[in-house]
Amino acid sequence: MKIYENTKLPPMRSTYAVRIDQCGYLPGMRKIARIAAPCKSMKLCRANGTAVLEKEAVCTGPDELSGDTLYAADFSEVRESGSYYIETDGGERSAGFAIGEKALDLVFEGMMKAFYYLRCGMDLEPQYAGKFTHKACHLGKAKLWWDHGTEIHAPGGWHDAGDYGRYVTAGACALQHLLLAWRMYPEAFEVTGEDGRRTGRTWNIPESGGPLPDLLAECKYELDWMLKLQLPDGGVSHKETTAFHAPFIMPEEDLEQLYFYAVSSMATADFAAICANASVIYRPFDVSYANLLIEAAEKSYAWLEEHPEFLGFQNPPDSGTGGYGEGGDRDNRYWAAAEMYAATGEERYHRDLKELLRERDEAAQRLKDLEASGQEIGWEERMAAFSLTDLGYGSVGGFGSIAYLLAEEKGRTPDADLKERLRGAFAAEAEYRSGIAERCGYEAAMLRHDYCWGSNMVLMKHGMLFGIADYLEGTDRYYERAAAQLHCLLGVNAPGACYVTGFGATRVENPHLRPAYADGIEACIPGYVAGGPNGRPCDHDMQFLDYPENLPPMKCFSDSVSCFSLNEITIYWNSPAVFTCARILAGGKQ
Ligand code: 9MR
Ligand code: ZN
Repeated sequence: MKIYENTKLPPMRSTYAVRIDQCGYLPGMRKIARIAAPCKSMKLCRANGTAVLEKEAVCTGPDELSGDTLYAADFSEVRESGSYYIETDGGERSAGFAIGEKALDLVFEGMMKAFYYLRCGMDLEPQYAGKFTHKACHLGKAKLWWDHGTEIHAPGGWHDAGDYGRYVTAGACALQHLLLAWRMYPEAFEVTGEDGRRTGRTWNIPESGGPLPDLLAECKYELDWMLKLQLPDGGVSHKETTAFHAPFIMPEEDLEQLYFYAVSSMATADFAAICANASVIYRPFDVSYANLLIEAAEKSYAWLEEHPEFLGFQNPPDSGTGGYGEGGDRDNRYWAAAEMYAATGEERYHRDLKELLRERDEAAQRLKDLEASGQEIGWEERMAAFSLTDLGYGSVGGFGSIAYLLAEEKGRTPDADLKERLRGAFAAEAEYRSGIAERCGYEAAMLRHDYCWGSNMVLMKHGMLFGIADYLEGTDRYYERAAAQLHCLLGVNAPGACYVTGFGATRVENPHLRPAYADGIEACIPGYVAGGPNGRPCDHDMQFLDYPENLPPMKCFSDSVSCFSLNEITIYWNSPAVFTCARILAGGKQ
């Protein structure tokens, strides 16, 4: 990894003006090169230089959020497997890329293996980790922040991100993306052997070949840790971290005191939700684990009932790890009620869900009135009118809706009108986002404000949305739209970057990720999704950046380890990319 000291980095810009998915395309996929340089035509060539196709390039005009004037050339008709590159009549080229059935397999498996590399509390051995080994870390007991006399031993789980903290709401969100991918696209987690037999896809983790498929084994590592954060009364600690972020050292060198921070109602609700969902998913493999999970979920749900008021989270004085504060918990409770209903079929959870929705609708009406009167609107007011389709760590209403819609597959009988409403909400949102993608030269379903801290999560949440809408309708209508979001992550974007470490020709190599820097290894640990372009980099990062005024938001990106608001990694930025990639691999019109 490189450290740029005393230099201010310009925005990243690939030397390849022809933007393609640097990992590649499945044979049947729509394939469009987006060219950020004037041209009239392009040639698709085999890696050895033989041209196989010549196509006209069509100007799609100036693109607002990238600031690029783009030309598009469609080469979908080429389906033959191989390594290719593109060259324009103006002499501009693309990076090399593959077409083939397996073109996306390595990046898919890499993005899942990335979770293994974030495991806390166990040795990463060469057999699984290759050269990216390290010793078990964060093994000490944690003190309760509010009662230093009480200690709890809670090793395990994934490091959240570039830092070594472990946070419940962030973990629950990442788990939900992964478990939804497993639930909706089981085919993506299988491979066809040379003898034509289907077997479980594996990416070489310690549990590979055991009773659980790799994805569920990886998720169990996080769930097992999360179970330890539940306190005897059912409340769940918001996070287990040291008081401040560690310097850039290896995780086993971080020996500072660990703490359980205060219980929050968001963490408790997300915990109940994810444990309930996991109980259903793990049941066919391990009944006693499934029972343990649902009992834990019930206990936390009971805590929620006893504590109907919002219990938010703010870092206490003299501490400074991630906050993950939220302005309300109604969406979290809605998700919990939906998963509890789906997992148990008990009508009381169904009633809770409908009551939460009724309150939400009232809040949405109040919000409308406030908007109409031009009054200032607070975070709390917005959160109370929570989105029914969002799929993020701070806005989990979409998880609740999808849980309710999938409950039927678990033998429940959700209300027909409510089902119709939620299905319609996903359909409308997908249609709206599809229109946004249509108008973007790079086909990203992104608005200006979506280019925020962690914008690649927003991009991948749109990939998820397109997948979910199709799943619910039983169509492939948005297959290519979902694929376009993935292409955007993997190279079809203004910097021309492949945002997944270790993949692509113009790749992100210097993420804000402690072990990747501290291990002294030149190559970066592969498979991580970097946060991505951010139209409003934080002040800390601006000291390392040399950006012209009014730089279009899609261009606000530099591959610098110093810039955490651009180039950090997190579990919940990888997880929606895994989901979107699973949707693509599970197949559509091919
Ligand atoms: O992902 C979070 C991002 O959306 C916020 O804008 C940012 C500032 O509050 O915090 C991010 O979360 C960080 C978390 O607090 C600690 N671990 C690293 C996360 C990614 O930067
Ligand atoms: Zn650790």
